[in-house]
This record gives sequence, structure tokens and C-alpha cells, in this order.
Amino acid sequence: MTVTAIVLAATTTLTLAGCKATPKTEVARRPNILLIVADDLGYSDIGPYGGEIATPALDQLAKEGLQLSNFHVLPTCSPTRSVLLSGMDNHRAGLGTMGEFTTPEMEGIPGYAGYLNFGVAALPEVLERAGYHTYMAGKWHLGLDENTSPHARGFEETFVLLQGGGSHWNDRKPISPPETMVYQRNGKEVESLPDDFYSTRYYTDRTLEWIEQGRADDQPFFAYLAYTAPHDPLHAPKAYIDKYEGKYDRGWDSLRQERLQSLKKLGMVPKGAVAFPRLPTVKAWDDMSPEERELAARDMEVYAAMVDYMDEQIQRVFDYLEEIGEYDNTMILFISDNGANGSLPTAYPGQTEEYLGSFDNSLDNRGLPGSYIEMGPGWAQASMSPSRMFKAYPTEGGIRAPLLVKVAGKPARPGTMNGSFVHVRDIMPTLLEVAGAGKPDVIDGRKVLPMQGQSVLDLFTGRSEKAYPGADRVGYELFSFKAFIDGNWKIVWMPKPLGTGEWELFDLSTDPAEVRDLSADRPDKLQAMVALWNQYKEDNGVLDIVPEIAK
Ligand SMILES: [Ca+2]
Repeated sequence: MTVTAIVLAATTTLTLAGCKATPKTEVARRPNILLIVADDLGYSDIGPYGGEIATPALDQLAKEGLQLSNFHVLPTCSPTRSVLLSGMDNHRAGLGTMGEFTTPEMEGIPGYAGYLNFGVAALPEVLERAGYHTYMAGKWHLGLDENTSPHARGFEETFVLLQGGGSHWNDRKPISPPETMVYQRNGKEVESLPDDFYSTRYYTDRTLEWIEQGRADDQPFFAYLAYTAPHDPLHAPKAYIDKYEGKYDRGWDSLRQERLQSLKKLGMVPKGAVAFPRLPTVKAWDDMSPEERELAARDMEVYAAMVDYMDEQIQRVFDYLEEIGEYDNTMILFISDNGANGSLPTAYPGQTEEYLGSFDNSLDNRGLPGSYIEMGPGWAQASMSPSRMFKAYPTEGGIRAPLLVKVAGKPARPGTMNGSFVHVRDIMPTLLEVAGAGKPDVIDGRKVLPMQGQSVLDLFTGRSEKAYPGADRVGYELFSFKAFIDGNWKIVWMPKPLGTGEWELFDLSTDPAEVRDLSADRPDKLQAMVALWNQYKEDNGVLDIVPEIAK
């Protein structure tokens, strides 16, 4: 262990005031923060969560740090990102609904602005003012103009995709015709991308470049590496797709069971848990024609290739940090922003058959430039096994996500798995504590709302086994789908046929797949939980609006 590492390990237990007494200047240097977000990555895709995709960098991160089995996010991209970067409920931060789905009734309501509103302090705004370099490469999805760009919200260096998705190559083909793909560099539109552009590598290159450039001074950095992988359309370099050839020929029904068994072996789901059944919209693998199976298996090969490639790029960042002697002094977090994506591209607003028909999705071109494929509900169910549904729903399949974290210095108990419920709202307050930055009331003369999340740093460092009291009490509403979690209890409301059109009640400790509705057996519990949701609705200004997609 180097002197710096020893000193830093010691300082993680001290307040900033405590640091002042220590003579060496390096001691006063606060840790760097690297926040890596994968887009639509399923719960059990990566090695530490039992997945078969090769992810050695993330395997290593899990061994060095802490792995949470009960981390929760929101059901879709921008709502989760609004909470991640504000520590606030999405209805407070401006993403009461996704920007793509705002309706006239929402006009003028800050909680439904469709961008990260100015009533909240953005994480980079606070860290920048606390003396951090702030870098962001990847997907923003929290505002489309210069004023609401990440550069305007506190990121000093940015290279970002403003929208929610699109091609991973340089052709900038959007996910549906009315969308465009706008890349911005520090608030200004980027005219063209290099010929060999591939999203995951390009975002990594920029991040490394800025970290290198920032070494000229003593400021620590906060790097937000918001990969767009493995969001659809699924794209990956051919050599990586080839690596997975034949690996998914057994099909999604087998994979769903295998992933469940792996999670049981790791102790991450109860032994008695069953998987949520295959959805009626998904064909049984055995009933599919050889041609259908070949195409579907290729889709999962491409998906795995994207995750494999991302892991390799994460390794590049780790190697570089080692090389410059900053690895031990960097707090590293890895999360996914929502459950695996089981929707078809026809679900995107403004989609047309004509547009989707313009792509070459022949077997040999799948995943390469000019193709547009997705993992679809069959693989998404496997990726989220044993959970119910996937991205877009407040059932566990939409909101359960991996979280790996390594604090700076040496963690008390490296390689620990912890089952405490932690929510994405708690990330920002935790990082502010790490940075020694207070929670602001005012930023640039703007009064901001008091943060709802709380620090879970003691849990991350291993000083505590549990998060703060109440960390496991959280409400949900998106697209009129609702849920509330209180410890092991959870209520869910979804319209028929997704749900029952009534509140359902589940005990997640024995039924993580939400297959046994206890609402009739425990009316008392149900009533108490519904009261909690009603209070949540009131506290956060949740509107009663049912969008077209939920009808
Ligand atoms: Ca996402």
C-alpha cells in the first residue's frame, strides 16, 4: 500500500475539518469520482450478478468494492438520470414524465418541464463550485437546448448526445423519424462525427483526454461516463459479435432459468423464488422456426457484444487511472439506469414502418451499420429474471439495477455483497459527502429545493451494514403506472392487461417476481401502503395524467 493510499484510507473516516490538522498537502486532496452509467443494462447481465457475458473489469470492481443486490432506479432513462443528478424525486426534478411524452396539461409545471429544471441543484453544479473538475461524456437526455445542456448545468467539459438514443455509429440515424441525434461539445452542436465513431469508445476517449488535461492542477475530478450501451438499436464491432456466436442458441426460456439459478447461487434472490412467467407476447423458444431462432439468437449475441465491449473500455479507464497513480484515490460507481429494454422500436413516438423497413436487418448485417435491432421482450425477461416485466414498468423488472461501488482508499470489507435497499436518489448526497460539499439552498442566486435523498456513504465504506432509516421507503409514478416500496412490502398499480387495474400487494422478501398478489389477504397492509403512496403523490406534485402509451 502506498503512503497516499494509507493516508487516504484514513481520511475517509474524517471530516474535512479533521483533514486540516494533517501536514501533507496530498492528504487534503479529496478523492476523484468516476460515475459510470450503462443504458438499459439488465440486472443479471454482468459477471458479479451471475451473467455469462465476459465483464472482467466489473468483476474486479466487485471484488475490490461493494456490490448491492437491492439497488433501485426508475423505470426509464431520463427520469432516473434526473434523480441521479439531483437527489430529488423525478416529479420535483422536471422529469415527472419523459420529455418525449409531455402533454399540454403539463405546460408550465416545473416538475414536468421535460428537462432537469432549475429548482434543483445539479450534482455537477455543486461539485464544480466545490473545486472539482467536472467531465461528462455520453447521454444527457435532460434538456435539448444550450441553457439546459450539461455544460450549462455545471459540467466543464462535455461531449454528449442530447437525446435518449439512436445509432452507435457515425450515421446519426435516430430511434424514430421525428427524433434527431444532436451531439454537443460544451453546449455547441457538433457538426460531424469521425468516420470510425463508435459511441462507447468515443466517450471513453474523451473522458481519458479530459482527465489527462486536468492533471495540470491539483483539483480532483468528477467524471460522469454515461455510456449509451446497450440501448437499442443494438450495435457492436463485428469481432465482438463473432465472439458470442452460438452462445445463445439455447434460447430465452433456458437463459431466464439459468440466470435465476445463478442469482440463487449468489444468494441474491431467495431460494424459493420462481421466475415471472414468459409473457403472452413472447413465443416459446421451442415453438419458433429455425430461422426465427437464428435471428433472435443473433440479437442477443450483439447485445452481449455491446456489454463486453463496454467492459473493455471501462478497463481502459481503470488502467489509465492506475498508470497515473489515481486509481486508489478514485471513488468508482457503476450502475444501470433502468431494467433491460423489452419494448419494440414500434413503441417510440412517431415511429413508422417505412423507417424501420429502411434498415438492413439480414442475419449477417445485424448489429452492424445500417441495421436496427433490439433485444425484445424474450431476452429482456431473461436479462431481468426472475423479475416481472422490464424497462418502462415500476415492477421490479423495470427498476432493479446493478450497483458496484469502490470508495477511494481501501474499503473496510472488499468484495462484500449487501442486500440493503438503496435508491438512486441517495447517490448525489453520498457523492457530496465524499467531496466535502454541503447541500446548497441557493445556487447562482437560484433557490433550490432541499434534497430528498440522503448519504449512504457509511454503507459504501463498510462502516455500516445498512442504509439510513427510511432509505427503503420510496414512491413511484411514471406514465400513470404507480408503485410504493416500504421495506419488503410493495404495491403496484398498472392498468389491465399489464396489471389488474387495482392496487396489488407483494412481499418482495419471498416473492421478488411479484407473482403472488396479497391484496385480498392483507387489506390492512394494502390500505396502509396506498396511504403512503397518496402522501408521496401530494409531497411531490404527481399529476393524474394518463398518456396515450399507457391507454
Ligand atoms: Ca435507459
